[in-house]
Amino acid sequence: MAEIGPNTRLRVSPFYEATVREGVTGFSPYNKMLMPVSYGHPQAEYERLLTGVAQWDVAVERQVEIKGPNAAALAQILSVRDISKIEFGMGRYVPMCDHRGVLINDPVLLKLEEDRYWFSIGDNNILLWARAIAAERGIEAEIEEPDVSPMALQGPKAEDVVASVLGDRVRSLRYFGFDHAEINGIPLIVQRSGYSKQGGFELYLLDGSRGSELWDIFREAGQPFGIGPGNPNPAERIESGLLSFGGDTDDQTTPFEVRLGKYVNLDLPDEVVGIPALRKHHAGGLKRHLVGVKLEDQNQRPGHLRWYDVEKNGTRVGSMTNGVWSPRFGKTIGYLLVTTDVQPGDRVEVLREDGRFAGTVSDIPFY
Ligand code: THG
Repeated sequence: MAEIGPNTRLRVSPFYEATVREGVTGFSPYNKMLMPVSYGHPQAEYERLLTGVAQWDVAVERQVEIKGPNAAALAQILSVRDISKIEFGMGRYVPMCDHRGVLINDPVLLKLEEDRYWFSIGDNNILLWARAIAAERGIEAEIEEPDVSPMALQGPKAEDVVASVLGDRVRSLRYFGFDHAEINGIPLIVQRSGYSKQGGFELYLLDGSRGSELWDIFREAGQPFGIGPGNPNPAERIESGLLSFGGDTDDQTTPFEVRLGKYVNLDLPDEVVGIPALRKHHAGGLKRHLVGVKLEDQNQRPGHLRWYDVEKNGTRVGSMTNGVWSPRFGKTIGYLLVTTDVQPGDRVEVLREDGRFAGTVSDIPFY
């Protein structure tokens, strides 16, 4: 049997041993690490997330730290959303674009101090990007990837579990609000956040040598609440309308096309990478957009391996980016990145390797 495993170029999560003990059955490479993507019980993993609490190794969400007197200026140059009003101890969902106005990441930006920010990034080499932009603009700043590894607790009972370990003060955190914490001498940042719409927290481990300990503390505390392992859940995230950068986007995708326009401030100065191009895209009008689709196909199939062509009235209109069996709807649902004439209610056909599948376009989110 061939295997993919950690090596010196495919870095090990501090929670790796813990996830192996939990019975992880699949990984996906992400930010030169491995992200658990299955524990072999998709139905139970989904149920836990919607009704209880799930524990996720999301250490692949690396932090790019920007530090020094120019940190705020550089962080703004890298973000197409106005970050000037973020308070200490708060985060914001902040799209990043290249000079063409094409989305290159959708991080959560955390403001730690006046002179210190973290971009909590999705899958792309933002460390390289941030250093290159800083150097080319002659901006001096410390730009590093610190030893910080998020673990998520997601689901309606996550708050009770986190409060039972870190105290009731976590209950008063606002969405994306965060604070320092410590348990058994393990340094953490705790934030109300996470890649689901079921509520929850992320615990940013600040000492990579203590991943198993941290995992077990929350695993133990979660027993009365039925905690179990999971991972960013494709069914829940599509039902809820969350974007997967790189999964639902290609090398042409602007934030406007994928419903992130409300996080773009076109009146930011021209020096912000992507803003001049985004103004042009905005003036030119939207040509593609992301919409939902429900397929007639009643068979539960594994997730997409690639994008599939989509036709409306026999003409190709774009692609189906991701699709998944939805327990909520009892059908395959997914996203289409298609021309803007394709609207909710329209009938389309998706050309998969196993056949043509008819479906109906719907709004995002699905419920
Ligand atoms: N956790 C952390 N960082 C991350 C991710 C994460 N960085 C990369 C990747 N995941 C980014 N993706 C998202 C996408 C959406 C949200 C969080 C991370 C999110 N969105 C809310 C929504 O869309 O409703 C709120 C957005 C808002 O309006 O501010 O929470 O999982 N640390």
